[in-house]
Amino acid sequence: MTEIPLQKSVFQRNQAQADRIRRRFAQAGLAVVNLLSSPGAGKTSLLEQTAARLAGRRRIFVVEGDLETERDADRIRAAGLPARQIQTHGACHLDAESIEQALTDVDLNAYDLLLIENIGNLICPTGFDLGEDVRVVVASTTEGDDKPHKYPEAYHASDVCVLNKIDLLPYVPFRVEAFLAAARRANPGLVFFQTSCTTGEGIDAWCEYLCALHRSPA
Ligand SMILES: Nc1nc2c(ncn2[C@@H]2O[C@H](COP(=O)(O)OP(=O)(O)OP(=O)(O)O)[C@@H](O)[C@H]2O)c(=O)[nH]1
Ligand SMILES: [Mg+2]
Repeated sequence: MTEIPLQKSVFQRNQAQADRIRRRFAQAGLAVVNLLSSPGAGKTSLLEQTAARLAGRRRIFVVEGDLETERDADRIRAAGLPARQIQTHGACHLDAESIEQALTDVDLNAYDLLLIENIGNLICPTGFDLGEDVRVVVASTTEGDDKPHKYPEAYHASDVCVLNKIDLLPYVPFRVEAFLAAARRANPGLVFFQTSCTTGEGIDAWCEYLCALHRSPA
């Protein structure tokens, strides 16, 4: 019983910080996307593909979240985008405060799009607003098509669902229609993309969606 007020205050504190950085993002006219998935679904690969496609079309900054290592930020920088790595050293999600700190010395006016890769898990990140405009859940065909049934909040709390690794469909027992139906059941308003980061299939449609995102300066 005593845990309830404590948990509520953690969420309330995060919400106040998220509202504050959302105003900063709005003043800079920056559109913000928060990517969630289980470990290894392909978030960084999707960002690498996005970097290759949108170079010169949008000014993009990336924030990477992991428990340990700078590996994902290094991959993004190698793909040509500026990136900041947050290492949480055990915490299972990013919060608005960590995003604000990571961006302290970044000139937000110099960018159109901020892409945030959250920690790889489908549970903890769902409760934490990072000041984003759009939340994206990335699923992959190697995870099984039942995941929206088992982790409905990740789908319910997202605006977009990217089904990645579709190149592996001939080799894995994954029913796309069953997956889509389960995801729609969790959230009928989801926008879907199907992608392969190895063949490039579907990446253009995803990038066009990102290009169309914009936040008018407040
Ligand atoms: N076949 C196939 N492999 C993929 C695809 N996308 C990513 N991978 C592979 O999946 C593995 C994990 O990809 P990452 O991009 O590191 O996944 P992630 O979600 O960023 O992982 P974490 O940050 O650790 O949660 C890598 O070996 C990728 O090469 C895809 O579309 N098809
Ligand atoms: Mg990654």
